[in-house]
Amino acid sequence: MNFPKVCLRTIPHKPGQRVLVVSDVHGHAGELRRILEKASFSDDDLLVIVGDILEKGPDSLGTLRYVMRLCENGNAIPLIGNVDAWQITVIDGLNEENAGGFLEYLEGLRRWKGTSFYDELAAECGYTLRTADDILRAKPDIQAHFAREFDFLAGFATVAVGGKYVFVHGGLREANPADNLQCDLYALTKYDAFMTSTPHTFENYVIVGHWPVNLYSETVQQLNPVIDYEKHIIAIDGGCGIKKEGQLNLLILPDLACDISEISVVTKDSLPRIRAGEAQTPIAGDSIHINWLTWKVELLERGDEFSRIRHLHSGWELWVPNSYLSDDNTRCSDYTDAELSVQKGDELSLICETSRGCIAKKDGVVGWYRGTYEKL
Ligand SMILES: [Mn+2]
Repeated sequence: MNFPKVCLRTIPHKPGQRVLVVSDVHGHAGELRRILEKASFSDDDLLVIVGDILEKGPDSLGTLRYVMRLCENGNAIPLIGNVDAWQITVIDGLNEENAGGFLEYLEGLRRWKGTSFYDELAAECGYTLRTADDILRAKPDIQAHFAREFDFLAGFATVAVGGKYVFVHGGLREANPADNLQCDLYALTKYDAFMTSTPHTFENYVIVGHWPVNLYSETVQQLNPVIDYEKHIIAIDGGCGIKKEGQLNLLILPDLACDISEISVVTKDSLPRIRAGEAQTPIAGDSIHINWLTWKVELLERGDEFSRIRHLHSGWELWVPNSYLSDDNTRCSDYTDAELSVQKGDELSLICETSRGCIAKKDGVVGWYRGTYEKL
């Protein structure tokens, strides 16, 4: 079994060659295909995949095979993500002691997403996994049958440099890309909140995934790429499949020598679309975004559709739809009370319908829309 090692890959700069950048596809092969179509991806382009193609989605194996085909075609460069690397290691390390815990992990994913990478691998080898024993019986067949796929994954680079850009799933620990070769694989692939945590200012822009961008704001819920113009970082993980309002983000660089101002963005989600029947001007004032980092709340009053809560992190008291609360009413996640600025005829992604209006997403920004709408 080959395991991923920390390595740096240089991408040759071809003047005029478009470079498309995506991250955190997490088993969403269909979404990846559709966003590439939307960007008119062709054999002349280069696609950089900034890690975490597996797990937390409906089709990890299909995504892996799709990325393999793109690489055989010669116009894709995949980087390893922490989840990708962990799969190789954990599957190889399955034994009688840990198979029970792994089954619980699979059951969690089945409840959340209906499947898991290991379930998909096992199914193709003819196994249905009900017990820890089933997991262990399937392992040798899985490792033999998918030797090519595992080798392919293990060969992914950790850091890629090309032209004026650097690519890595989590983030760089050292300012100079080459100095990161001394680092642990997970230090580079699982660097949480890299944009706010790193002490460095980078010479070239570092493009990262891993940390859903909506976690960077406590006031606005938005899923578009976030740029730090001082530290020189672009974070692009739109939380596709992880968050109900999530999206896949794709950067388009005219080439690797381009200026940051020349980069354009294509986004894709699978939410239903609506057309606004009236304009809406947001009420002036502060808004809050209760995200996964600050999700602890206290229930003050339970209603049929909405509940009044106190957000422990901010001390704010507000009404939220019951569907945003955990079963035990102690957590609220990805909720915002912000209002969208909407023109009549705008197309929005629909997230949650209530009797007081809907929560929708316009151009990557989430908020309330109180007006009438038609479903498209
Ligand atoms: Mn990750």
